[in-house]
Amino acid sequence: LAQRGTVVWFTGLSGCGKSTIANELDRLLIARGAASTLLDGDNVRHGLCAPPSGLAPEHGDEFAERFGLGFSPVDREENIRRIGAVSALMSSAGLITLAAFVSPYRRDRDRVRQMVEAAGQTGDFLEVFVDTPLEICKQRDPKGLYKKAIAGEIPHFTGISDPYEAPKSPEIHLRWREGMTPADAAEEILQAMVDRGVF
Ligand code: GGZ
Repeated sequence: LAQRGTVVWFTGLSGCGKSTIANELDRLLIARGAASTLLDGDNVRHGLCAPPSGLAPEHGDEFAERFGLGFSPVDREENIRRIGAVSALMSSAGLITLAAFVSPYRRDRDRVRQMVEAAGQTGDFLEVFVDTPLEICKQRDPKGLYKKAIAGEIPHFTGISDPYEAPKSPEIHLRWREGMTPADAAEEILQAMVDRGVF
């Protein structure tokens, strides 16, 4: 392979642009012939971390209650642990794995870093902080979730009723600026990956 297995871990508030930038980067990588794969809330929370009750109706609600994940601190911890374990497996198989999750707790992200580095080598985990101010995320509000969270309809909503612990020394810090596009951000990450010899 012309690449080193690597996890590119995007973290940031809901609406900060993580998924959009990760999708853009995925396209750039594939266009350059790299083997890359993308995990985000849209595929993981409806699969790996979804309530499995529909698949095992004989277990009734117990299955959903025990194994489906929500947004409480322990549920998020388990969500990130599962995604981290999958990312570590994929990167040790040589894939560039792009993971885009709010992942608001520093401890959970640091555990993923340890898992990935234990499966591969130091430097195989690149944390990307998509640092878009809360005010901008609130204005974008693409799914109307901030509006609901502010109205008290969504408990534990990151940035409103739950904390976001910003990375202290991310490998890549994407500071929001006026007019910045997802394509610009993806190019910046790609350049950092080339500089680090990922491919
Ligand atoms: C934060 C929430 C919540 C709460 C639902 N807090 O903008 P989105 O919609 O598409 O991204 C958010 C997504 C967060 O899921 P993650 O798996 O990334 O979260 S974590 O890493 O913390 O486990 C948002 C939506 O789900 N969402 N409720 N309470 N975001």
